[in-house]
Amino acid sequence: MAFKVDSPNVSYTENFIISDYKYETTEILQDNGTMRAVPVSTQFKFRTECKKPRVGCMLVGWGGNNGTTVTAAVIANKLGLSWETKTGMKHANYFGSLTQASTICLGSGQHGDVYIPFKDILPMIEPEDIVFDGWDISSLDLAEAMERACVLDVQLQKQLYKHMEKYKPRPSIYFPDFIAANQADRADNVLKGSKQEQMEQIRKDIRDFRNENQLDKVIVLWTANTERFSDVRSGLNDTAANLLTSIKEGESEVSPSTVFAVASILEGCAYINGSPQNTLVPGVIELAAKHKVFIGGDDFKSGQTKIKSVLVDFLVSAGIKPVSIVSYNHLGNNDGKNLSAPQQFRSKEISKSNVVDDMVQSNSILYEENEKPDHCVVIKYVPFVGDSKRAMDEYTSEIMMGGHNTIVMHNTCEDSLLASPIILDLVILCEMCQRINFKTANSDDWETFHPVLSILSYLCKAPLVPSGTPVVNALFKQRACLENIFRACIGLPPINHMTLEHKVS
Ligand code: NAI
Ligand code: DG6
Repeated sequence: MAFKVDSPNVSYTENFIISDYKYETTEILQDNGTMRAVPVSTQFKFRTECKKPRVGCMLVGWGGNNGTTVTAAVIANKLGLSWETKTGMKHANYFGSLTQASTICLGSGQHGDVYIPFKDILPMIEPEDIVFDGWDISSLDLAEAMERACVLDVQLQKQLYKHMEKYKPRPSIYFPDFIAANQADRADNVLKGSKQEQMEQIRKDIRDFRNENQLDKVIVLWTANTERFSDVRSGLNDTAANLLTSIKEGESEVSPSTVFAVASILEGCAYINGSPQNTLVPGVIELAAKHKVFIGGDDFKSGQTKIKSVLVDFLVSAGIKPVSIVSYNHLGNNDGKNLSAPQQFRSKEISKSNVVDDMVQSNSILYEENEKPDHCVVIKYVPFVGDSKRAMDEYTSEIMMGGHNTIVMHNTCEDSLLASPIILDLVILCEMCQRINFKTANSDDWETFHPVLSILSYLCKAPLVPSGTPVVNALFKQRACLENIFRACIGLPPINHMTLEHKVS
């Protein structure tokens, strides 16, 4: 059921929802060992464009497990497909997608809380309206690539085959040094020429795709192999100008993913990094700011890490002290094969390791300054299990009076079926944010969010945030951030769970 906000602070015009919003925070002033907590209120005016644009999404790594699975899932939903398995009939859905399969509490009615689909809080685009395209260093069409991925049930694959075989990934940038050597045998669809020429080709691909499909906007998302980290050096990629010069001069340390990010930004397209490598070097961030283009990342937060960012938050906020976290997983898909190489594993290890820092730092009763739990991450490649990743975690905590509490968890899941809904959410939320503008008392012009779109943190293992701003990993804080910013756009206060109306006599 559609809703309208009934408030003097909110107006609906033909094209916009406009809300006057009082943003309430608490500023802490510390002086000579004393603290003062000062309530601060800032007036915002939000303006949200209602017309849903025609959006294209270009996936780098389109022929991979995630790329084929997300494309297939959208087609299956569009066609309303069903298929029989040994456990009964299954129907296409978007389970695991925050926007498509979760709800938001809008407020309280006569019969209690009223929940609406998350996607209805603002006028978001639908997954089925997204036009997909992309690149891959492997030339298989999407039907063959879907078969190779071994993710979807065979009966479903058979129904999808004729729809998927129409899609063929565009040739991509392949610098073998950045991904594992074991990927070389699938690299038969690669661009030639200098770094600059390859970047120009990617820019042309984006323009062609946009024009051929009459798109209002394109969002580019990296779901290709995890690369090794690149060096960040003065003169190489530390500023936008140096990065552009480095590409022109064919500097070997500029990675394919960074070239993609630069090409997207120069085409005015948002760029999202679904893998852990440091694509979004300072030069990319500066370029995005200069061109007023959103960038987001890093690394989809799908399974083991999502649970970690809930469980550790729960433990620490319950006054229990995690002292050791050991996270092991094995998987047998091509991602696992690529991660079996040390440098690519290292990128993933970094992104998986810093995910509890904010929770640990929030509790100085449990942890001294700079104290952290032991945190070990292991990934093993076991081809037999394919896309079905098995993750085992052991959390040991100190409880009262020197006691210990050990929680052990086993988690089996199809990795790409967890990542695909996240890809959709990233595109849908990023696009939604492109239609939100705001003004404060100090600004005459409508502004946009910071080009580093940290609102996407909920979906990322290692959230990229604007320089000098705090990284939040705790999952429910990340969700509350999204939900409450969207509520502000329609002039509604944050959900505060006080329910005072039920607590007074
Ligand atoms: P995949 O290996 O099946 O797919 C990656 C695709 O990228 C392959 O088809 C490969 O040929 C292609 N590729 C490699 N370098 C390329 C380049 N320079 N340009 C274009 N294509 C290129 O891997 P999968 O499972 O789809 O995962 C993709 C990425 O997402 C990986 O980096 C993975 O670490 C990351 N990720 C996956 C999660 C999951 O749950 N599945 C969660 C978090 C991150
Ligand atoms: C092995 O860890 C492979 C990885 O690509 C992960 O599957 C992916 O990063 C998801 O990790 P997590 O920690 O969110 O389950």
